[in-house]
Amino acid sequence: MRVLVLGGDGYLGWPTALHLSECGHEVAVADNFVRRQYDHEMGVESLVPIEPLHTRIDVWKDHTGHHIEAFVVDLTDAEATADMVGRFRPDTIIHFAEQRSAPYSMIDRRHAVYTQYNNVIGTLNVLFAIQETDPEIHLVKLGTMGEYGTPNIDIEEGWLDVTHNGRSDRVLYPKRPGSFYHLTKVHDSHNIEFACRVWGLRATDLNQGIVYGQETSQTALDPRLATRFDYDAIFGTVLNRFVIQAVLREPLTVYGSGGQMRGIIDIRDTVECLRLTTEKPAERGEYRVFNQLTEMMTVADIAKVVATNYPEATDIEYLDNPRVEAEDHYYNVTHQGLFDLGLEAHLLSATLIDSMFAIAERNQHRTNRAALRPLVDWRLTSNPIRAT
Ligand code: NAD
Ligand code: USQ
Repeated sequence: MRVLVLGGDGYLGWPTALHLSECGHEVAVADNFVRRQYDHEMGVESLVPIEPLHTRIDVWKDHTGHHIEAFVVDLTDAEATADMVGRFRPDTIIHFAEQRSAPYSMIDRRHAVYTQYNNVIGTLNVLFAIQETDPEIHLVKLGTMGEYGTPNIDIEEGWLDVTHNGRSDRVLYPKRPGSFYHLTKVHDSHNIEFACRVWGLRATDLNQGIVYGQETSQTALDPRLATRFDYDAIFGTVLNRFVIQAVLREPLTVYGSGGQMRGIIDIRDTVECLRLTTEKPAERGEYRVFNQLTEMMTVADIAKVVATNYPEATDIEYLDNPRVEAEDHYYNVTHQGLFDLGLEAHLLSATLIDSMFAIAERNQHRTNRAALRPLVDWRLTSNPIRAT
């Protein structure tokens, strides 16, 4: 298949492109490199050095003989987006290309507006490009488990059967997201479902949990193929952050009581989920939703797993929660769809955590310790962002 990976220079987009390329697909990646600019804005960089996109592509070709085409495109540019889709003529578009940090979106008005514009308009432009180029193209869109929030009922895969006053219907699952970023994913979901209903597009919305890990079999082939590893309080995700905190002998920063339950997934399973959904597309007119996670854990339990596995003494610090979120709540998520497609999960293991410790130890000299502390308070409309 011809697969266009939007956000192909990012943490998940790059390893997904390599996985699909190795599996025999003709892959192109597109990115506007804005993720690299956020690092400059924040005064931090990926824990693991990352090469420019064109170097990565050349190294992949040298190792495997597989060519990956590159487009430098900003998805908020409708003409450039449509032109790219028209030129590459993909069977599948995998859309990772959004501003993906909740704290970044909560810094202040400017960052909230930027995040909503970038994500919602970018996705709209992709929908129009598909409809105008070829409505057969399957859109695989990265959503997030955070769209649902933490409702006091079971979380279904995107849809809910409701009976109200004696009548029944199947409705989009009600959403209660926890940041301006997570809200963009809800807006996207509605726009995508509408395009499937009205234009007959085919789409799969992947409500993914928090990803951990940094290596796949393809990125491990050569250090120049590495994907990024974010550890700072704005872009670092919880398990990845706890690993580097342990290595630096810094306390693991649990926000609040740590009772927040979240879905998590190994990066190796993320790339496989993308292959499975690409190769088994939604039907024309179908808006298909999968909850993309393999396990559920509380933040406090994640901290305990990391602390227990690290051979040196590790402290856990319970900070006043800078976010507004439930810390003691019901959480039960249906996540069968991807297993039905054939996913075989890598569950969180000591071996995986040890390999992450090794990566963090090799690169610990690159860290900015001040950037580990949370800086963005959900209750404020203007937060100072520089860690140093
Ligand atoms: P990332 O920031 O590393 O990658 C996103 C890429 O998209 C970056 O390279 C960025 O430059 C690019 N991009 C952003 N806006 C763009 C635009 N307007 N035009 C072109 N390119 C643009 O993020 P990631 O961690 O790889 O996440 C990828 C997707 O998966 C995101 O949509 C995110 O919301 C979703 N997701 C991530 C996680 C996680 O734990 N990392 C969990 C659930 C869902
Ligand atoms: N947390 C801590 N300590 C930390 C960092 C985070 O206790 O040092 C807590 C947060 O308060 C939150 C949980 O850990 O309760 C998860 O935080 P996170 O920063 O790891 O994840 P989140 O902000 O939800 O965002 C990440 C990705 C985002 C994706 C989302 C999936 O950045 O792109 O959409 O995970 S999900 O969480 O399922 O919505």
